[in-house]
Amino acid sequence: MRARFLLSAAVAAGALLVVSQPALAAGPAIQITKIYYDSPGKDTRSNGSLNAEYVWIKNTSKSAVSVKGWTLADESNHRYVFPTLSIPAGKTITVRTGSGKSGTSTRYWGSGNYIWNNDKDTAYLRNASGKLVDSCSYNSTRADYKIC
Ligand SMILES: [Ca+2]
Ligand SMILES: [Ca+2]
Repeated sequence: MRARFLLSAAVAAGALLVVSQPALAAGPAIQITKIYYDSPGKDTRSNGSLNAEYVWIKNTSKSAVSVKGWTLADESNHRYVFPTLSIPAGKTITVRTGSGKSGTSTRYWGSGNYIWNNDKDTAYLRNASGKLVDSCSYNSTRADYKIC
């Protein structure tokens, strides 16, 4: 009986936690807003072509958010790990596939091959604890990019 009571108490506590959460706003504060997955022209794997493949990540909140240790990954688990970086309120950063000099608004994955498949794939954005923050899927060879 005691175990049963504890279980009930736990369930009740869980219910309270759910109730006490604020109403869900329009998605997460940090969002994947675009994936340009089929680099224009022939996919030659030149650095320019690799860098024409990119993902936009936007901070839709009213305060800066640190993305240190966050990861951006595809379905094959190719991963980009964010260094110490803060996305200012309302700003978008671009993560390009190839190599380059990363700054506050453009990050370079440093990959020698394409990350985002031309037919279908999913971008997963996870925080430093590995918790999924946002994801965006696409499944079309007719388009070159996806607005998420
Ligand atoms: Ca192409
Ligand atoms: Ca992929």
